[in-house]
Amino acid sequence: MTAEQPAALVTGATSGIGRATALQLVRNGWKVFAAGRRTDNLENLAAECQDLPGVLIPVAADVTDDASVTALYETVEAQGGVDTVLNIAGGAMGAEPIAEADLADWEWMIDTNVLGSLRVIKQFLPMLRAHGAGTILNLTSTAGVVAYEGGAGYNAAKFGQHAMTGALRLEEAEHNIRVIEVLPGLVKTDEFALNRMRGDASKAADVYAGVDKPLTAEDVADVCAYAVNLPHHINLDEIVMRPVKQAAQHKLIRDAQDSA
Ligand code: 8X3
Repeated sequence: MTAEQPAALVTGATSGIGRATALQLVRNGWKVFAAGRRTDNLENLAAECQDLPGVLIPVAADVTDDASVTALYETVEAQGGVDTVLNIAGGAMGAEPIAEADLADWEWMIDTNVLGSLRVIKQFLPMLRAHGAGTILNLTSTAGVVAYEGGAGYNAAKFGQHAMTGALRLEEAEHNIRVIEVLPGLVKTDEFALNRMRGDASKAADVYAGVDKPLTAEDVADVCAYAVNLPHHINLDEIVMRPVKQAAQHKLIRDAQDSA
């Protein structure tokens, strides 16, 4: 591993925060392995990175599939390895109260957010330990520290990922691996709410209705990139970031004429 060009794996890089974070790191001169399921999106992202200081290598991968994560590891290792892993893949499915919870939604959320991160972390920990100054960034959510009505399944998944991140920080400090957690609140992306509302564009739009300036994927990407670009001895353990209009999970001000 050369110390000259930092190298990262970014999961969930096909859209939203993962895509924006991969792009930002390439702008910062990083070598980025951009992993996700939709190869067309990854190829488009690679094309967008052509003239930037860093380099982006698209890798088709599904964090819910053991064999796919192993194949991802082999691809990354064969092309020089990484010192930083950003677990951005994740998402929400459904907004029903517990009384009407769909177990398949919960399974999907736990598999994607918690076990997806776990698969990647387990696979890459030996590489990061061997590097000697590794970094893991887990993108969780404010939903990982505050429960809310209609959020239980997502809360359960993000609370789980939050807990895992805390334990990982304690366990890996001896190996000089810093573990960063970024916990965003309301972020308006093309897909997050649309997926959660099962493709219902009107319900997805309602999530952000009247909110002046929800966070954007780029806002979160800037913070993720800032955290991993800091000198390695500085660990921003937990970064909670929200739009000003969301003072807390229960206090979302919707006073704008048009939804942002
Ligand atoms: C998304 C934040 O407020 O929708 O991770 O739970 S929220």
